[in-house]
Amino acid sequence: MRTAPRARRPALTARYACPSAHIDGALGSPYDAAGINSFGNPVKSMPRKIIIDTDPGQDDAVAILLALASPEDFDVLGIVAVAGNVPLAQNARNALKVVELSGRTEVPVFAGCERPMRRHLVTAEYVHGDTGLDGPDLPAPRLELQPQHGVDFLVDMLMEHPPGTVTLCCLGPLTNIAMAMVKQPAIVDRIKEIVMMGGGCFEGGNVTPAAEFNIYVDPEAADVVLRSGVHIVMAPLDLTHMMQATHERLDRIRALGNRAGQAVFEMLSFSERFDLQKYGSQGAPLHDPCVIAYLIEPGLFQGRHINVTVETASELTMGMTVADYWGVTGRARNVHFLRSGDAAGFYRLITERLARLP
Ligand SMILES: [Ca+2]
Repeated sequence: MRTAPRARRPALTARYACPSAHIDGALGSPYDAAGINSFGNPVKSMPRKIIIDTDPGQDDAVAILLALASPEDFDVLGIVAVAGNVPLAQNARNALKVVELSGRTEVPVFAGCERPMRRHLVTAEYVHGDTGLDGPDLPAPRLELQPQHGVDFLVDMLMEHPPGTVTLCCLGPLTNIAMAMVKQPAIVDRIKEIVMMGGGCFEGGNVTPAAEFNIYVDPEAADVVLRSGVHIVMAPLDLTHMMQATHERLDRIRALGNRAGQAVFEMLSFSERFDLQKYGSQGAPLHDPCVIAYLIEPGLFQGRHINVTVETASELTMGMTVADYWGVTGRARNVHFLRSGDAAGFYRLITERLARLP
């Protein structure tokens, strides 16, 4: 794939010195810890700096659009593709298409790792279609990938920014993140937090009875990340299966009448056929946008701080997230595990934000 010179990024400015508004339970709140300034007015915090690591994927596309439609919440430093739903080159191409669809063409896109750390790549064309993004007829991208490898971009951004200021939003297998941690361990203490879609506990798995797809594709990478000590927020199947894209919800998105709304409607209408058959529910689950929605409106979600460890030895349960929900092991708590959420509020947020796009 052809590449382009890396987009110029604005130099670091004083705004990086602004104190973070996000303290413990108030992650993602648009207001500072008190929420009120000395004049009694609400204080809006600076947008959170994020890097989106992704394998788009219809649900990844919705997550990316949600982030790019929310400049008051996010300063998107870049988007990094990883092998997952389909092979890397196709995922990278899909990421470019989604960025063009959003109109935010200044956001740079990088390609990361071609394959998992130890395993052959397992893909999911049976869910997402041959392109990985079947449904809408999106034009071939005019944007080009940045020449830098996605793992190097992750390392550079984390080393360049002050510690605790960059959040990683992970929507696919964790290969790029783990590889970045292996390549430059100093990044671990600099990551503000990782918010990731993956895993499951009470819902079981979606690619095997035990494993969720993102973790199953690269369980060793997930293991590196889960043991890293970084604060992790996990959006597992237990949550995402509640976020059903019912026909009423999809119709409201189509009724926005803009290009993005129509494309999202067509994407989710395509990917639902597989899930509706599989689960027999009113609407297909919507996975990856939970990551972005959590950062915008954490009050929509409920969770518990627990230990999560991933299975990397047994072929029967490979990639299973062993979630110590009841605290029976004494293992250190490493994950804020989102077990449930407000589906109506989630779709309200997505629909409001998509309305802003072309
Ligand atoms: Ca994904």
